[in-house]
This record gives sequence, structure tokens and C-alpha cells, in this order.
Amino acid sequence: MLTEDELCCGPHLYIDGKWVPAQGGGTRDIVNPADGTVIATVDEADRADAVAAVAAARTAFDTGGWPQTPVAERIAYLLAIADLLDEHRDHIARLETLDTGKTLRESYIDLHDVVEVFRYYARLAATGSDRLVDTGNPAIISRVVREPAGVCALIAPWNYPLLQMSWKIAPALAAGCTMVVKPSEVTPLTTIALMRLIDRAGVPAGVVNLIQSSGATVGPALTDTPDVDLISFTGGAATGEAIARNAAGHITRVALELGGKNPHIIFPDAEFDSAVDAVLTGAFLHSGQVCSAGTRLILHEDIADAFVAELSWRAAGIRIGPGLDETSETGPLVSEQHRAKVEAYVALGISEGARLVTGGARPEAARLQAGSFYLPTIFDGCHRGMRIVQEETFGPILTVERFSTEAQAIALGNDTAYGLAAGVRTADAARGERLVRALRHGTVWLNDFGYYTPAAEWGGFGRSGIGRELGPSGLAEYQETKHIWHNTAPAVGGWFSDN
Ligand code: TXE
Repeated sequence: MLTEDELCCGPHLYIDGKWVPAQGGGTRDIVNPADGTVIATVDEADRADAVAAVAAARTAFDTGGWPQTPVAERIAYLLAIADLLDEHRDHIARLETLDTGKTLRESYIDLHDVVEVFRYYARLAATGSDRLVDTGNPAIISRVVREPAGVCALIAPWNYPLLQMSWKIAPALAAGCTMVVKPSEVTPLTTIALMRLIDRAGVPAGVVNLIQSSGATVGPALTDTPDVDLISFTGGAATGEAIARNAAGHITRVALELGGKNPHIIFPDAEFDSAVDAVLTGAFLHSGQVCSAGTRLILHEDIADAFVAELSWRAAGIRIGPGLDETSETGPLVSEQHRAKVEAYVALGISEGARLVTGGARPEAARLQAGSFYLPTIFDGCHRGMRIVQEETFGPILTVERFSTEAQAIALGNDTAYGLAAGVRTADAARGERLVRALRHGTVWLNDFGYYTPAAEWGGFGRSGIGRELGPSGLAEYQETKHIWHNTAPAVGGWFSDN
């Protein structure tokens, strides 16, 4: 087993099967957001490193034989990676907590899900998806087959660094693609650790390449090039737009997961305590830094006052602290820079006339002053015209709106440019069914919130993105469809005369 140091020691770029430093000698300090200390200094790629990584992936795809690898061999690699991740879960969970600030409990859940996604795609790869088509002519064998999409650029964000990267790497490997992996520059440590394990599993050189750097430095080499066949990106909407523009110049396929502003609708017949608990967890887990966080609470007017009172009391009691402290229920925001963005949104909410019910400040405890902590914050009296209601804050900020009729609840739930996820709570089964069908979001939870499974698709409507991760569609993202028409009895067609 590798030690924690061995998992993330330098050099940190992995190109064509070799660990290398950045050609330009650049490095970046990685900061623990719980106390501001530097936990690692990693090699920072520049454009030349990214170009080399794409070239290695290109060669591995075009002439290296990886796309032709028997499926059984690719499955064996996926399972070996899953087993190695399982074996190293203590180290990797600790690294994830140090790097992102999330609680150790959350990091272990992430790790469990990461292992499961590798195992899921190993199972799925074993089920063939080729199709025979009946043309009505017995001489013709018509087959529709799936083939690897090619060289992929996989770009992940900082909130679930390893989890979101594994949703991309596992199906890309299963499909027979080669890839360049770029984690967020803020949180690269667990992706570096995963790369060490992929290397150890014996995946051939050039199939998976890792560069670590800022998007501004290496982004164009990954997204504005004819050498990449598919870009899969999870991150902010503005970055997604820029990537889609680059991709358009080469007609490169894109898969985008761009976050959301997710409504959670509570009817008066919903069981009160479990509804309050689900709203609290949906909004404040991981300090709201979750693309599917339920940060827009839409309450029936009959229960609104009592609900907000109970919720505020519970939110004010959330134990904030370093992720490695077992008593912490939520950790800091990922960086000082991100906390500044969240604070600007709180100021905006106040200036827009929302009523601050709880939070709206940094915690006072002396032991938390060096970290980028922020209190769970609730704004009541919100309405759809406010930016605080429409924009993704990606922090522990919950807005409250009220409704009186079912039609109003649906209209409010759909009144967002995004469409990633939504929640509904009601004891009325018929109403629940009407709501889950009417809400235009990629995932809708009925009497639950926040759960997912690797076997079910994940992704959004509207500005939440393009395409789906997880499930069979998550594998199809990494495949091209080819129709093979085989004439077993060729004869003269006779369309044109032969004189
Ligand atoms: O994300 P970026 P940021 C949202 C959230 C957050 C906002 C901005 O609202 O406040 O986005 O966060 C790489 N070409 N989400 O600025 O920049 C970057 O290096 C290629 C929602 O941190 O989108 C990183 O690896 N790549 C979200 C990744 O993109 C580029 C999760 C994401 O960073 C690039 C995180 C470029 N030009 C933030 N510029 C979700 N959907 O869950 C940056 N990158």
C-alpha cells in the first residue's frame, strides 16, 4: 500500500506513462481552507505540458491499441482501480478533507461512491449494446455498434474533486477512450492520488494523462484543438460557455454540468420534522457547495412561519469546524476567494430587501478565524425578481419564497434559467406525481433530497448543461455510434445503364 505522502508526492504531472515536472518549472501551493496553511506544493503545468498530454492521448488512441483492447481487459483495469481505491480509502479521504475542507465523514462517503462508480461501469461494460436491424432484405446484415469517442479532455471542479472526476474517468475507460485529466487547481491532491493508483493498476502509457494547472493557462490547449474529440466539463456556467465556444470552432463534442439553483417545494401536508431536516441538509451540507444544493425553499403560506422558525433554529445550531474534527458537521468554504463571493451575495440579498433570519456573518469562535468559514444563512421574504433567488451562490445561503396554489408552486419551481435538480414534499401521492412530471429539472426528488445512484442519469435541463453523466447515458457520452451495412450477396444494382 502507498503512504499518504507517496500518493501525492511529486512530480505531479503524468504524461505518456511518466511522472514529470512542469516544463516551465512552475509550482502552486495548495492551501487547507480550514486554517490557511500550505499542505502541498504541486507542479503547475503550462500550455506546452497540456499539448504534450493531448499528443500522448492522441497517439495512445490512434496507434497504441487501447480502443481495440478486449472489453474483458478494460473491465479488469476498472476493477483493479476500484480495489486500489478501496485499499487506500483512509489516506485519500484524509487528503480530500485537507484539500476541500469537507468533513471526513463526507470524504468517506465520496470515496465509497467513487469505488462504486468504477465497479458500476465495469459491470455495464460487460453488457453489449450492439443492435441488429431488420432491413427486410435477408442478404443485408445491418448492425449498429458503439465505438470509443476518441481523445477526451476531462475537466473537474473543486467541490467534489475525486467524485466528479471518477464520473468521467470510469466511463471513458470503459468505452475505450484515452484522456487528459485536469482537476481544479484549487483541489488537485486526490486526483493525483488516483493517477498513482491508475499507474499502479498497469493501465497502458498514454491512456490516462494528468495535468494540473489553472483553466486559463491550459484550458485552450484542451478545448480549442482538433486533437480532442470530446470535452467533459463540470464547473461554473461562465466557464462552460467559454468551453462550448472553443469547442464549436472544431465541432468537438461537449458534455457540460454547470450547476443549478435548485427549488425545494414543501406542501402543508408534508411531515414537518423530516421536511425541515431534508431542507437543512439539502441547503447546508458541504456549506452549500453542491451543484444540486436545495438553496431555493418554496413554502406553502400556511406553514411558512412555523417552518422558517424551526429551520432557523436548526441552522443556527449546525456545528461548524475543521473537517478533520469529528464533532464538525460542516467545514469551511473552499477558499478565501470563494468566501468573498459568498459574502458579496449576502450583501446583495440585504440590498435587494430580503430579510436576514439567521447567519449572514463569519463565525466568531477564535479557533475558526484562520479558516474560510461562514455561517449557515437564511433569507426570508424573497421573490423571483431578486438576483439572490436566481443566481447560484454556491455557499450556505438559503432563500425562502411562499406560494398558495399548486400552479404557483410549479411556476416558481420552473422559474430558473437552470434545471439541475428539484425537491417536492407532500403526503398526497397524486399531487406528488403531478409535480415530479411538471418540474423541468434533470433530477426530481419526491419526499427526499440529495440522493443519487451511479445507475441513474445525472445532469440538467436549461443552463445546467448538456448531456448526462452516470447510468447507461454516462457511458454513451464516451461512445460514437456506427452503422455497419454488410451486403452478403453483392450484385449489379442497375441504377445507371451500362452502355
Ligand atoms: O469554477 P470554474 P470556479 C460554480 C459555482 C462557483 C462558480 C465558479 O457557482 O461559484 O462555478 O467556480 C477549469 N478552460 N461551480 O471559478 O472556473 C478550472 O481550472 C478550461 C459549479 O471555481 O468553472 C476547474 O478545473 N477549463 C460547479 C474547472 O474548470 C477551465 C462546481 C471548474 O472551474 C477554464 C464548481 C477554461 N477557460 C463551481 N477556466 C458544479 N457544476 O458543480 C476554468 N477551468
